[in-house]
Amino acid sequence: MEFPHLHISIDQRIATVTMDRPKALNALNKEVISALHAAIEWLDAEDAVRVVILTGAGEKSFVAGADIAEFASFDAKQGQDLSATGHQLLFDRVAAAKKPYIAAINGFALGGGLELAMACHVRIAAETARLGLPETSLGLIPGYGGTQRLVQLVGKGRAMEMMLSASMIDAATAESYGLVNQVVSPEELLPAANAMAGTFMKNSGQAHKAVIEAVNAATEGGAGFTSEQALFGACFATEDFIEGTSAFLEKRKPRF
Ligand code: CO8
Repeated sequence: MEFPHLHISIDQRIATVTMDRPKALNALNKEVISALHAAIEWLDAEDAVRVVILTGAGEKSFVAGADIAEFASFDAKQGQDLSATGHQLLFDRVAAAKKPYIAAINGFALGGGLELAMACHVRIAAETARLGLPETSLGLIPGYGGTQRLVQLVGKGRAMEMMLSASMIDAATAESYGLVNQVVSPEELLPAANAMAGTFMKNSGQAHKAVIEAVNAATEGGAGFTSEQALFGACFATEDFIEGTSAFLEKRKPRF
């Protein structure tokens, strides 16, 4: 199967999905989100696949976020709709996949990129990876589940610090926070992800599906997710959003 901006290989029942949009450090625009949605649907139904590894092409970036140029001119309604559609097509969809998803974080995982990695079931990072939710530097909040999933993974205090500071953390810090399960050298990233997939595959695929469903029953879809979408949309009606996104596109620091 062919999907725009994605390369998919299947070996020993492990599928590796590589996101490849080099001109924007693999940033997620509507086309990539739709392609990932279609790929997840296909992989869920594909008996030849037991575990999925999601990674970014090249060594620089996993995903550098949602595509800022795509939404910079949106109003509040469009912002909220974009967030809701992204949740439905991609972030909630990967979290609810029938098979385990391992994010192999090969570089920047920022904003929507870290949110995508957090929607996966486990994460392995290259020691060169940098992770963060920089949305407040754009006058925004994380709008793809980050306010909820980051708190679940690292606890409220660390999540608050990461979101309020908009700072990136390195892979070793991410491991110490529990944000990633393992850190390896860049060359070892895909071998380590395949090795982890191999340990999963010794066990029942039916039971994997049930584990994912049971864990999600407690962690997915609560009021916080709905609140995040509304608050994310509201940010689009602010001067800070215009200043933050303009500053990024003009390659300067924002003045809030
Ligand atoms: N969107 C669009 N284009 C991007 C993005 C992005 N998120 N990130 C990088 N690019 C583009 C740059 O504009 C640049 O393009 P060009 O060559 O045409 O100028 C190219 O990729 C290379 O980037 P840089 O030159 O900036 O590379 P550097 O090595 O200097 O810096 C960084 C790398 C630090 C990753 C830098 O690119 C950066 O800060 N990127 C933005 C990171 C960010 O703020 N991400 C969060 C985006 S907002 C978000 O994800 C919201 C999620 C919720 C959304 C819900 C609905 C939309």
